[in-house]
Amino acid sequence: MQNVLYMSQASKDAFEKVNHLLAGLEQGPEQTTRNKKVFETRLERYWVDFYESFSRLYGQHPQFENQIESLARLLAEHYALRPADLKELDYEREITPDWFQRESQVGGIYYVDLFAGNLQGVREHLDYARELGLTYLHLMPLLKPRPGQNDGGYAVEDYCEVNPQLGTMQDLAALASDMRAKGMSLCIDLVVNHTAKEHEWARRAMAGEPRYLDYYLTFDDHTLPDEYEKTLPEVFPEFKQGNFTFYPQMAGTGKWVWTTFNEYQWDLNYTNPAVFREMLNYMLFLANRGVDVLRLDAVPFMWKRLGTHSQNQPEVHDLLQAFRALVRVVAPAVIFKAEAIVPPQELIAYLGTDRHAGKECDIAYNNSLMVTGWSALASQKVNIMTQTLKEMPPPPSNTTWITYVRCHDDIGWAITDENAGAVGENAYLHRQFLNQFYSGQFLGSYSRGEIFQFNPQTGDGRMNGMAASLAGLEKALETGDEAAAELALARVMLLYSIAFSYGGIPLIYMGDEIGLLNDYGYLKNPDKAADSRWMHRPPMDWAKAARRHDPTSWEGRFWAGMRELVEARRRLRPLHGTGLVEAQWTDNEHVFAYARQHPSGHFLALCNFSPLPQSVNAAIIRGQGWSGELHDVRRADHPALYIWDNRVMLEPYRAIWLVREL
Ligand code: OTU
Repeated sequence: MQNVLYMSQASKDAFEKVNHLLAGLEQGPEQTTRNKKVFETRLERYWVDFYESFSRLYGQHPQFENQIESLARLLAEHYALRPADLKELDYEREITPDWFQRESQVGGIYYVDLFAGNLQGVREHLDYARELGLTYLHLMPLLKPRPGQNDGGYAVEDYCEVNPQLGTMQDLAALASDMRAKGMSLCIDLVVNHTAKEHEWARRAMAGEPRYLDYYLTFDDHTLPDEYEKTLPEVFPEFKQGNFTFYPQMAGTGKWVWTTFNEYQWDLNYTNPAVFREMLNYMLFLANRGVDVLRLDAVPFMWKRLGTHSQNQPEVHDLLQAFRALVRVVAPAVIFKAEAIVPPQELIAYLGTDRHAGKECDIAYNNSLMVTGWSALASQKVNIMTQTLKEMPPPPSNTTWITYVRCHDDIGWAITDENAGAVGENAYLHRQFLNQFYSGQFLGSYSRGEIFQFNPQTGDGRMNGMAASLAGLEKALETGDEAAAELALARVMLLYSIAFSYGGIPLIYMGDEIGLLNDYGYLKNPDKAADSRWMHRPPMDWAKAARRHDPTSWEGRFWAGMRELVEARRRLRPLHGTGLVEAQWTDNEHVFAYARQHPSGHFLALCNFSPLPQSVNAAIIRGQGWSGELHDVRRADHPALYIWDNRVMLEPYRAIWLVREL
């Protein structure tokens, strides 16, 4: 054992046992001497990470030792089956572990059916994604969902099959391979917190099989659920009340099942190590189909604890560490994306902090950046944004953010009392304002969003809508107001400029590259009508996309704006994920600033959140060691900044980027 500095005796003993077991296994295909050596080295390297967490979670479980053996077998099986080209990719990424942190990375989000009909269609449209400059595609849930309502695919019936309407596992593998050849990585959703109630485990639990009853969180009566409810929030209060559902037929006598989201999404019981193994099996299965990024859905909810809100429990972080360690043994090319829409202090833990440092997820959504960007846009004031982001801990150096403007979900106004209070604002009232503003009710609002999941008990609601509609394009085009449409474009580009340069993989949400508007067609579909998130999940409009090269069309203007950002980002090494970002106060309440420090150079952005020209004291730039002429690197010809009376002038909604190479 040379690759590990410290191991407890128990951990060593377990490792020896597993090695002994593996030595006795039949050799599978691909098990050349080199492959064997690689596997052994990785197992040794990741053993401590795994064992530490796994024993904390399950050390007291009667199946603990058996489960470890069974996990070891699982690893060996999947490793033997891992295709040779993916093994090559593993080696490559072990040497270039920063591959996903690079400034060249730009992501896109698409629904397979809405974008191109099916997986084959996506293969045919990869050139569009390449033309836009994407190096990473998040294809929305595509594993076999339950029939009928399925929460946009987040209720999975079979994790080893693709939704038959979209294609087959072979199609998925073929797409992944095409993408690899074009230098693009593939991200898909893995719903780890719950399965559809039609999943085989759930059916068997429903039928009363004890083994599968133990896969879910079930209760004979409402005593415990009532206790839990005292401290649980409701995620979808418009869809159903409470976090538990009663099934009178279940297991003969009737049972309550933990259902955080919809009634048909059953939360898994991770106190049972068999559930851990099953989910690992799915991870490795998908990894071997060529998936690069697993978006782990709803991770905060994976572990429940009485008397708490049952999110972000310490055990969740052990689960993620144990999963990651084992996935690294078989498929180190694969990274984890945490879908944790939680407050900043809680969020950072998903990227690995304290004892989990370097051992958890590789990327996570920077929800605070997204939310405060929309907040600043509506109020034309950057105080809450600057305050919130200044307070945010930096991502660990081997990780990075996902930076985005819109995604398939609603915008939850996650602005804390502390951050609002620190700048003299009231968080509750500000959230009310944002809902009024973006739903178009606020006097003078340009926005066309809709309030989602309004909770009369808390008075809080969230927001739906496409970026262009929220930013005013829908209303402007309807009223034929060219000037208003110009402003809408500028607003969307302002927010995207931040996503492209704050630090992280920027994601372009489907259709934002051509300014697609809200789509109200979902109202005619009974499986979708109740969920207004569908208003911002429009089918790709290929007729509009065909106008992307026409600079006089709105599609062309959005496309050109997005392309400009992609190209500018690619050239700027300080945007590599290992840089450190800091939000900065300026002397103008409308101007947001942030600086990035990286060994290759310094980067500074100044963003005007107002529809009027603004200025900031040039000291903010000079104070950081800049001298001589200053240039906006986003402008093709790099003209000198316009500085008058020692103030840098910014046009309405303009974001200036400055770079100083070291
Ligand atoms: C996720 O979102 C998905 O993104 C949603 O589309 C799903 O409906 C949901 O899970 C259930 O699978 O509450 O409002 O902190 O915020 O998991 C969306 C994480 C959600 C949660 C998140 C969830």
